[in-house]
This record gives sequence, C-alpha cells and structure tokens, in this order.
Amino acid sequence: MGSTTKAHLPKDFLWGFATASYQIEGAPHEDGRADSIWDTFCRIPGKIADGSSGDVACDSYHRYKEDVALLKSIGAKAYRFSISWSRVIPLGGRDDPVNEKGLQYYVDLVDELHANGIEPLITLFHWDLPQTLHDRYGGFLNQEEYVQDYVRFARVMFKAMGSKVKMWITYNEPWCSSILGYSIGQFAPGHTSDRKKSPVGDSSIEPWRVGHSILISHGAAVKVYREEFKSSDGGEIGITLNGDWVEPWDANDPKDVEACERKLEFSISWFADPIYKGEYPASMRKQLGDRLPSFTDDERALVQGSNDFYGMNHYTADYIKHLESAPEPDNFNGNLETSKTNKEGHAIGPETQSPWLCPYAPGFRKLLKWISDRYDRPIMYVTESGTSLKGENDKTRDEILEDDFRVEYFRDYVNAMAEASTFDDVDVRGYMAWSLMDNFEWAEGYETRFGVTFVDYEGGQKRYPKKSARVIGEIFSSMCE
Ligand code: GBH
Repeated sequence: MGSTTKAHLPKDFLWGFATASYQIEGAPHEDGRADSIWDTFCRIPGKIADGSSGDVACDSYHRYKEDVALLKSIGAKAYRFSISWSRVIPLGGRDDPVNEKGLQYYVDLVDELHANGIEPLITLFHWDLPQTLHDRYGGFLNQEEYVQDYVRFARVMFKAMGSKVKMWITYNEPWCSSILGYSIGQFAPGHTSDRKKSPVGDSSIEPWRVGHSILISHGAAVKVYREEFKSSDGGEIGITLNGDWVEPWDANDPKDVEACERKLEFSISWFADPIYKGEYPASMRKQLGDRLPSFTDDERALVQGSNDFYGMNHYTADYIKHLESAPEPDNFNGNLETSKTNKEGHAIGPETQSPWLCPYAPGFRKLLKWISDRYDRPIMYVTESGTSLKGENDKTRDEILEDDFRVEYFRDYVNAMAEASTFDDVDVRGYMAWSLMDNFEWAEGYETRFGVTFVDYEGGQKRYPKKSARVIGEIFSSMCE
C-alpha cells in the first residue's frame, strides 16, 4: 500500500506580518526626524492618487504597543518592520549625528516585541532614503559616497540592537528603487526619461547604476555584520527581492517561453545572480551592454556569497509575450509585454484593487522552486505576500471586516508554499503576510488596503482585525507539523 504525504510546513515555521516605516509610522517631524525622499515626493501634486502622504499613516510611531498587542492577539510569531533612516540619522551621512530619540523608538519596539514573545525581523531600508543624501550627491547615483553612508547607518543599527535581533534584511526590493524610482518615475525620487513626468532622469542608464550601488552597499553592510557583529550576536543577514511568476502568453510559441525566463532574469536574477553567482545574467548583458555596470574584483568579492538567506516577496503572476522589434533603450524587462490574459483570453487570476495583482497560487510554488533550483537551495524566507480586494475601500466597515477573498488568498498561497516545501525540496522557513494593517500604499495612497486589520483613517487610526487576521493562525497551525 502506498502512503500519501500531505503538503505541510516545518513545526518551527516562522510566520507573522510585515510593514514598512513610511507606510505606517507617521510623525514625520517628531523627535528630530527629517525628510526622506518619500516625504518630498508626496508633496509634488499628482504623484499620489489621493493626494495623501505618510504624515499620519497608521500613527505607529505613537501606537507601536497597540501594534505589538495586535500581533500577539493574532498569534504571530514574527514581525518584520523597517527603519526610517532619517529618524535615526536625520541628515543621513556618515559624519552626521545620530538622533538618539529616533533610534530609541526602534529599541523600544524590539523590546516590546520580545516582551510579547514575538521575533523581530528588521529591514534596514524600505525605500525612504534621507532627502539630504539625495540633495547632497544624488543618493544611489553616487556609489562612492552612498555606500559609505549606508554602511555607517547599518553599523549604527547593528550596534544598537546587539543580540536582540537575529534577522536583518539589508534592502526591500531593490528592483522597485531602481525601476520605479529611476526608470518609470512612479516612485520617489521620480526620475525618468519621460519629460512629461520629470525634468530629470535617464531611464536607459540610471536604473542600472542605482541597482549596482544598492548591491555593493548590501555586500559592504553584510561584510560589516559578519566581521563585527555576527560572532557575538549570532544573527543572519540577507536581502529581499520581489518577483512575479510568469507563464507564456502563447504556450506553443518557444519565443514566449524564452521570454518568460528573460523576465525572471531581468527582475530577480539582476540582483540574485551577482549574490549567488558573482555576475549579472547574460541576457541582461546582451540587451544592455555597457549601460549595465560591471563588477570590479573587489566589488564581486563583496557581493558574491553575501546572503545568509534569500528574502522573497511574492504576490502575483503575468503572461509574457515576446517582442519582435529591437529593445528600446528604456526597456527594463527583457523586451517583452506582460499581460493578465493569455492568447485564449484566459485571465491568470481574479482582479483585485491593484492592477498588477491577480492571485495565482500555483505560480508561487513554481517560483519558489525556480529560485531554489537556480541558487542551489538557499534557506528562504517569504518576507511579503498578500493581496488587496477590488473595491474594498468603497465598502462599509462591517463589510470590510468580512474579507473572504483575502482569507482564500492566504489559504491558497500558504498551501502552495507547503507543496513547494514538501514536494519540491524547497527550504522555506518563514512567511510574513503583507500586511499587519491597512497602510499608506505608496503612489496609491490610502485607496488600496492590504491589511488583515482595518485602519479607520477617519476615526483616529483605530484598528479593527478583519476575518483574515483570525483565520491566518488557523491556516498555519493546520499546516505546521
Ligand atoms: C510590495 O511590493 C512592497 O514591498 C510594499 O511596500 C507594498 O505595500 C506592497 O508591495 C503592496 O503593493 O504599477 O505595474 O509598475 C510588491 C512588488 C513591485 C508590486 C512593483 C507593484 C508595480 C507594478 N511590487 N509593482 S506597476
């Protein structure tokens, strides 16, 4: 008689929630915090859908104890949050003063988490670069200056947290900082070649330089952690990369199949190949030539082997159609079109409030395996995954709290991950749902909600757990054995 194994996750699987500083904290000028590029970007008319900003957001600067109590009530084992660099070092630079009050906020948050038995995961950088560094020398575009400033910031944080923090993430989604910030111009600082959107920027060159600076600074910070802190503090450090799964638009067209691989390389391997293999993917070099920087020997030594774990953010999938024409200079995805429907007109998944997000859980399993296979089975943590709901913000509070669509998303995605873990030899050890609560959804403002908790922005930021907040714990307890 054959036995059947049920998809499951390890008993000590780490699950919890993720947030980011600018999306939840508010208090932009309290206790010495200075502007980040997102504070200034939000002030430019037309950049944020509802004209809002993170000025108040979830008010987590004042309500972090409530946030931790909420996490505890849901049963979360871990909480991933990010540091506002300009709260800790308002002027950002390596010779600028540390703002003790700003730093203390994060120490208090970590202490509060520990007091409640919740593991802190710290993201050093989730897009909110100190404005001064942008003004002083062009931020990421000045690799020489930037790397030194980032390393100093990282060292200040490692030192302040000592052995209290066992998991460090250097960057959240460098693809977004590079492409959305310096090619499309949809995110701060809004650089693009499109002069209708921005007076500055060169989409054919800047995103690739930005990506390179980020990689080098990641490697340099990891070196500092390993040399100065790891032996005493015993933590792990890595980077978080975003990536969507891909299916060919026409499954019978080998060029669409090939384009799928190219799309994964241009979005994921752009950063992961240098970290695991020491070089940018050949497909990128072929299309971009010298516009893609090269690694010096010293740089390669910093970057290669710099991940203790692979941080994976994953939400959705696309159909991919190759393009016959030569790539445009501004092309950033491998010369192809993405679509939510295939040749037969079949949609990859249901619509949500986010045009880019149509849930397709089987793609999660496939992408976990693709990454695991390409990079020799790294330890993986899913550092974000979640969904918005079409029209959620137009409903009454009572209706919003019954978020069955989100419940099903987590059920399907966690199950897909368990299948990858059980059947595909993927070493995945954690899952942080995006997000603990509704928050400032970048260029979408507050119109799009991603939380398992409803935040009443008109009612003093009061929090109301949705159905998904209750169910997610049941999903994990049934899966972890
Ligand atoms: C995450 O990125 C972010 O880390 C998090 O801060 C954010 O709140 C969350 O997503 C939800 O959006 O508009 O067509 O150019 C997820 C990966 C990659 C998703 C870029 C949106 C923009 C596509 N993101 N993508 S488009």
